[in-house]
Amino acid sequence: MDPRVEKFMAGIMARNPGEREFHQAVHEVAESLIPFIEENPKYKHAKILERMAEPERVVLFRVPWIDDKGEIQINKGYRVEMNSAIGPYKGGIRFHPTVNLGILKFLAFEQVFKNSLTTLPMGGGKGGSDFDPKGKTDNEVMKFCQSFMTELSRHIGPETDIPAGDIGVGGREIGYMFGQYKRLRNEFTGVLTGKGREWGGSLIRPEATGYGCVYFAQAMLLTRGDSLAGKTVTVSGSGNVAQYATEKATELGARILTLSDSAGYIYDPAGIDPEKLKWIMELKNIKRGRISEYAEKFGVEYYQGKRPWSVKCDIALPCATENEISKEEAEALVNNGCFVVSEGANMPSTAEAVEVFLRRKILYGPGKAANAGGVAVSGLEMTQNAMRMSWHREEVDQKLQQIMKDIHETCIRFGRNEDGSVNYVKGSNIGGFVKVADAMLAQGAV
Ligand code: NDP
Ligand code: 2IT
Repeated sequence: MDPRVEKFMAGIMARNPGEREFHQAVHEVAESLIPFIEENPKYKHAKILERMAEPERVVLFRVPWIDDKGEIQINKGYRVEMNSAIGPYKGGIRFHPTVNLGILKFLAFEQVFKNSLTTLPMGGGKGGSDFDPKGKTDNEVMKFCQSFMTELSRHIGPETDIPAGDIGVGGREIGYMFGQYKRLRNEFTGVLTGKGREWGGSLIRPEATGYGCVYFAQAMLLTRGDSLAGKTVTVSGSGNVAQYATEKATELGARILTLSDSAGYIYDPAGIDPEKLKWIMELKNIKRGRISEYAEKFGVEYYQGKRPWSVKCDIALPCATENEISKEEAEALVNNGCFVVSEGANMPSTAEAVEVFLRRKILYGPGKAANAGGVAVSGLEMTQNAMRMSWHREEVDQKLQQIMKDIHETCIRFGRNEDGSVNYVKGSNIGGFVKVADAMLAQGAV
């Protein structure tokens, strides 16, 4: 390891003990940025990276709620307001039993770079709770969301901090939280994104992360004069991002072989066509069932407790969660001929897996670039709310496609290797950093 990175990381680990995912996210960025900062000493003297690794504010609170049996339940609530140099804090809310401060700090840190890459004026934040929506009734989810928002509402606002969805937070949860915010403040504002389209939501926001991840894969393929047509694709997850990545990749001529959830994956060699996908959307979004039911319904194999990375494919789209591709799985993917990885999830590849992708020079698009389409359309939702109007589907999709192309260009500008290949990790880290760093320089030691 570069001794300068080692020294920087020793400081990060001492200040943030036990926050493994946060260390991982900062380390990956530091490896790209520390050499860049050495060449640009203005950032070094102002300790920009050191400041970026310290949240501007963290709010931690109790979320009491009453379940259907009348029993009091207690969860933890968090909002990490990481950086507001280029705009109000912006980023999703995650409801999942694994949520802790370290995970939210990693997500908020990544969000700062991602939001900067979109070119829209958004700072970075992330929030959530260890609440598990699985197995809860709609009424219990509503009770929880109302209690969560009762405290969160003191800290957010359309000019301050604008949350959205993430794992476990979709249209239903955004609706309950928006309703409670509106009731408490007596204000109808664009305080959350991912709203229903009848009440201020943007068309294409539900699709945006998955579509954007596929558009990014398309842009990477184009650098080799290639396209998605005829390619085989493995996808992990079966939630919001996985569903729309499947939809767009299929539309562009690829064959989707797998989907998964936390219990296992299904392998459908014939491909998950639009009709099967429609069935999955109903299963996951309305009935809230398990992906194993797909195997029963369509007579394909289900691999319990396994992840889909041993399946031979051209393209992998990890769309479930962090650290879902190990070093061994990365090697298996590449050895089986996979030459494109576009990350719909945040930090789905372990540090060792990233190392494999970079060493083997495949087209590897890290999450902060490849999944930025979601927050980009959130930014477009904020613009539409501020203008009190809404754009057509085609208009939003055009803007999304352009933003993904621009992010890809930025990655090339900052990440081109001497041999002509592109290191998208370096490109997205430096490309996301510069705008935030220059804003921080201009604003002084705040
Ligand atoms: P959803 O809640 O809609 O779906 C999550 C999916 O991932 C489910 O299939 C879930 O399975 C699976 N999953 C979640 N946690 C785990 C785990 N620990 N192990 C294995 N599988 C797991 O979330 P999204 O689709 O919104 O989010 C997926 C990823 O995309 C996350 O990394 C998120 O941060 C990222 N992302 C999301 C954006 C958005 O706009 N929604 C924007 C950018 C990134 P199960 O049902 O069994 O839990
Ligand atoms: O990780 C992410 O970028 C998101 N969950 C979406 C954030 C947003 O504000 O739309």
